[in-house]
Formats: sequence, structure tokens, C-alpha cells
Amino acid sequence: MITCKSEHALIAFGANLPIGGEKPEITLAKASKALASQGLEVLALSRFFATPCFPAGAGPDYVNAAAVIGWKEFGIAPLDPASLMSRLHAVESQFGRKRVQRWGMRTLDIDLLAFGDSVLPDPETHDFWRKMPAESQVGTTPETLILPHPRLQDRAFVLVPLADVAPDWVHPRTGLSVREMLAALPQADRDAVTPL
Ligand code: PH2
Ligand code: MG
Ligand code: MG
Repeated sequence: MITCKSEHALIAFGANLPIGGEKPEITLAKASKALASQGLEVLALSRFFATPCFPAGAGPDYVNAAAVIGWKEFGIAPLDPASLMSRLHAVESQFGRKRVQRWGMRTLDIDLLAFGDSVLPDPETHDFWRKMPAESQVGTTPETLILPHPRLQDRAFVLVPLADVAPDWVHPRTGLSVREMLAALPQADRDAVTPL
């Protein structure tokens, strides 16, 4: 466990397809090491969890994990969220991230959950996306980067791993800690996320 500071970011890993015969948990372990090739440092890595695919029936179960990451100075400019995203995408593509067969299946997904306590693009837009009802979320994708991740508080497959590494991180819009967001989810959602 580590305190997530302003120069840290929270990320989530997910995979539900093997790559080159290797299981998702192997991919996640390798991907967490590969972040170093992008100048990113893993400060804390969660356990790996088996999680039911969301939405149910859309594909095989996932392996999920979370990490707190930091970075060295990049020249004179500090790393900004957009360039962090492109570094994460570079690692995804090292692990063959492609849309294979059906929507939703992936060899590696790395999501940026939070960048310190930044709220992007602005508090009102964040509230709009975070409060969007489940029915409207399907088929609607924001055009700008929304941080913290607008669905962070809804997903046990994100919050259970995150509670391993940053239980006391507080959401800058809701004031709730990871621990509190997790406690607010249905017990059945939490129980379905099991350590590998
Ligand atoms: N990621 C998705 C869609 N569904 N389900 C689980 N259990 N874990 C994920 O990481 C996940 C998902 C889109 O990125
Ligand atoms: Mg994802
Ligand atoms: Mg993603």
C-alpha cells in the first residue's frame, strides 16, 4: 500500500484472452514490468484477481489488477495525463491489443483511473459523465479524457484490486475513499472478485 500523491497515477490492468499461448495473468505480470520501458515506475502492484466478465456473458472471465505508478522527469516538462495515456497505449500494443473476434475481448487493457487528484476536463463535465445512468452509457463515449475514470466507483473489478494498493485515495469529486466506494457496492459484486 502506498499514498497516491499528485505526481502519481492509478491504473487498472485487465485481460481475458491469452496471447501467444500465455494466460492473461502472465500478460499482466509482463505488462507491469514493461511500463519501465516507458519511463514509468510501478510503486505498488495489487494481487491478481479473477473477475466475471462485465457485461455478463460478453466473453471469458477477466484477470484484473491495479497499480500506483510514478515517473521520472521527462525533459523540462512534467508528464501530463494525455502523454501518460499514450505511454500506456504503447504498452498495450506491445501485448497485441487488438479487437479480436468480438467486442469486449482483449489480450491487455490498461486504463488510467486517476492522475493524482486531477479532475478532467472540468468538475461539471466530470459530474455529467460520472452520474450518467447505466442505460445511457451504452453507445456513448466521451470525446475528451475524463479523470478520475467516470465508472471507477461502479466496478468491483476495479475497486477490489485498487483497495490493495491505494485504499485511502480519495475521489476528488465525491470525497469518498477507495475503501468507502468499495463498501458501497453490492456484497455479491465484491464476492465475485477472487484472488488468483
Ligand atoms: N473491462 C472491460 C469490459 N468488461 N469485465 C471485467 N471483469 N474486467 C474488465 O477489466 C473489463 C470487463 C472493458 O475494458
Ligand atoms: Mg477497461
Ligand atoms: Mg481501456
